[in-house]
Amino acid sequence: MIQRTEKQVICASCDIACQLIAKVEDGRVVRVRSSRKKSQRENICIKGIYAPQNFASPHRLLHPLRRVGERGSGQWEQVSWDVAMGEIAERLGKVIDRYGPEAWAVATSQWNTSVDHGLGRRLMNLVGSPNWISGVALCAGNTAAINRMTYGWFPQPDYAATRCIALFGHNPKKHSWTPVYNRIMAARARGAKLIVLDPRRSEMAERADIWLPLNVGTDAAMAMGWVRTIVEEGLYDADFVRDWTVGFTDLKQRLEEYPLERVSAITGVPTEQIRAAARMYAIETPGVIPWTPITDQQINSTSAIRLHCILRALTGNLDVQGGETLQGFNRIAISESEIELHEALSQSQRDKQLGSDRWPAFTYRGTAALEEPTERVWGLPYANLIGGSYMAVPGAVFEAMADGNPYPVKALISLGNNTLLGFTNMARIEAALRNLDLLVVHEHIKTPTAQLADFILPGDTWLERPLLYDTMTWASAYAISDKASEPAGECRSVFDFWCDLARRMGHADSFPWGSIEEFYDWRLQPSGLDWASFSDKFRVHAARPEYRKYERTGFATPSGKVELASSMLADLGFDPLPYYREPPAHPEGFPLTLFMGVRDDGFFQTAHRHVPELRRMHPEPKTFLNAQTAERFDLGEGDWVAISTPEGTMHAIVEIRTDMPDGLVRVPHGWWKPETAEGPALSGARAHSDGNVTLDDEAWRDREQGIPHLKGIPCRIVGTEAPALAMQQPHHA
Ligand SMILES: Nc1nc2c(c(=O)[nH]1)N[C@H]1C(S)=C(S)[C@@H](COP(=O)(O)OP(=O)(O)OC[C@H]3O[C@@H](n4cnc5c(=O)[nH]c(N)nc54)[C@H](O)[C@@H]3O)O[C@H]1N2
Ligand SMILES: Nc1nc2c(c(=O)[nH]1)N[C@H]1C(S)=C(S)[C@@H](COP(=O)(O)OP(=O)(O)OC[C@H]3O[C@@H](n4cnc5c(=O)[nH]c(N)nc54)[C@H](O)[C@@H]3O)O[C@H]1N2
Ligand code: SF4
Ligand SMILES: [Mo]
Repeated sequence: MIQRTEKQVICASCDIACQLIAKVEDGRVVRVRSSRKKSQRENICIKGIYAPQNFASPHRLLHPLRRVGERGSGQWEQVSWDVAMGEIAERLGKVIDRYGPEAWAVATSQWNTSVDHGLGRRLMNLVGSPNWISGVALCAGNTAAINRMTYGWFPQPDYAATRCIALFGHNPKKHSWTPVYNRIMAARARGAKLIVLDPRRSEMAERADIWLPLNVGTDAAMAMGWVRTIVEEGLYDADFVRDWTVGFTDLKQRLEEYPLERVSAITGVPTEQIRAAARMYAIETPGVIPWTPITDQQINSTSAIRLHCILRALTGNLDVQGGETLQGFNRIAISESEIELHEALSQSQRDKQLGSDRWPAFTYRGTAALEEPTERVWGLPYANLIGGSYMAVPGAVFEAMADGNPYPVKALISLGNNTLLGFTNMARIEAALRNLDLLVVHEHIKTPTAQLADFILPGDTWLERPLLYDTMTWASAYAISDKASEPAGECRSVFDFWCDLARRMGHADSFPWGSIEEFYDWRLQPSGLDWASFSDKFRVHAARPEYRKYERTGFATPSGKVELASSMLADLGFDPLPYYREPPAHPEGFPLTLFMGVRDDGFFQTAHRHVPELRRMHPEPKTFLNAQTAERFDLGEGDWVAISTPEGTMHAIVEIRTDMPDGLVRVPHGWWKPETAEGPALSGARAHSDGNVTLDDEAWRDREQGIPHLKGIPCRIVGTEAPALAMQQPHHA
């Protein structure tokens, strides 16, 4: 007889954590479905649905592999975990002895931030390395750090009670961050207003009350225009501004530099439309400006993010029902910020954090002034929201690896992060990875990054491990995911990896847990329950909402107020007020402009291209062009094109789209072809990854964070042949 059970799980096939049900037969997950009742919109997308197929793929890594040939030559041998971990610890020890602990870097990912539980940073801090990087430097983590600078926490939009939603580019869909899409649709059905800013007539723009088709990369100027309108027309909350902000007079002065005619000239949107949108947002309160990755990836990111913060504050939308709630820690469990043991890292090692001299905003140096206020308001000195505080600057870490500048970085452990494709300037990242003494990759499949490794370690999946999910320390909630099946082959968790490595490096005392359940027992001590009883009692534990907490505690900033003019930026030597800076002029021969983005429904970031059911939805990478643009370059639907920037070239297929404005080129993120051969082509990454065309020289980076500009890069396109890629059989190691 077949044994059938159901387990309640949290999906980690993207980073939005849908609660799903896994149907298990004889210990194997045969299906996952939404945990919602039929009457409600279902929080599940195509990537979640095909998770069982994904994890049973012949591409899945089942055993540790050690490189035998030249780096990147595709020759591997299977080794035991004990051999792999023993050698990794030894070689890492040698790097640290020879070059210092700062020569060891770790790269991790968006979803992994909630799977790693802060243990990677714990070990790094004990060993003495500040050089931790993550995809969150380009997505939400950096926003969280800038929000903290302005009012001390990263708010959550209260979609359930809001009257107005303003999306700066953000475009959730049925298969892209499904729960956010569903919440926006529910708010619309209740009558909430929707304002969308997008150069493209996106799915959300189609539904909007007001759509502002702004020029790509001009969000900071647009937000400045909103602030100007709101201040000029007296639409702000004067009591809140008087009692709870600093820098209003300075801000007003700065606004003088941005008459709406100037904003209109920069953004390409008529002044009356800018005013209408600003008025709608200010009048239809409570309103929300949900976090958006679009402003995380621009040359003016810090200013754009700060302007969102300023808009929320001026309109009285901070920490109110239907607005943007500042939630703080849920003290029912030991938080990841505590687990990370930042206090263990000495000042002299913090000072070595790569990039913190030039681009300090989210580094130890840039966030040091928040320790005291964070403790005062939230009870703990370190609040690593989304893992986005206390990071090194990724570009600076790759520079150190490639050139030894300002000092060598010789070992990288990359966990669930396709490092080679997940940042900008892939050529430099490749040079960096090739120059390492030790590259360890913990993965599901042999990604282009893994192909360059010394060791590839097979990772378990979200169906194969239990999880105490802490919402990336953003909302004040914990949620539980059951283990639905045993790990495939010899796959192991990130938790096991860190505990094993820590013991081999002499830090057993700080990693005393025999299993993840024991670790959760320890974390849950403040609740008075152990893991088993906690997960029986709660599927989700959320602290009770309390609004306007600042009236009791002040804001967690140096002044205790919302810093419209930032004392922290001023102290770091930057402009304390937001501004708009023009990107460098297009070099000759690059008449078009590209942006990276519009997520493919079937894939999360660089993943999932090995899953046939998903790949059928998008067999090839596609660039979107408007019909006139295509005609000008003599291109038609389905043609292959080479897209070139001053950095390099990538290849994609043309899709002619009426939603695109003339002159703008959409480039998809993260393409490679797992079915094609490793070796020099890196399974198609050289031909197709957007990392080939992204610029990262200083002129194209945000001043305060060092984040590269992905929304508005000069480019040209030419018709070409399909790139020839040799096929590869899936390995069965
Ligand atoms: N050039 C460029 N860079 C970007 C972006 C861009 O548009 N262009 N986008 C940015 C954004 S928005 C984000 S969120 C980040 C995302 O950055 P990441 O979250 O790091 O995403 P990926 O680079 O796709 O790497 C995820 C990898 O984790 C593996 N994986 C998935 N689940 C598990 C698991 O349970 N265990 C293990 N061991 N591995 C697992 C997958 O196979 C995949 O290879 O990238 C950012 N970087
Ligand atoms: N299926 C699927 N879903 C995903 C992901 C995935 O990889 N696949 N990734 C998840 C992650 S980590 C993220 S960060 C989100 C990203 O998802 P979104 O936030 O929706 O981002 P994109 O889809 O890249 O682009 C959204 C819109 O931004 C517009 N845009 C481009 N440049 C600009 C600009 O300069 N200004 C403005 N205002 N708009 C601009 C584009 O035209 C597009 O319509 O998706 C999440 N959901
Ligand atoms: S949106 Fe899809 S991939 Fe993301 S958590 Fe939900 S089901 Fe999983
Ligand atoms: Mo993201």
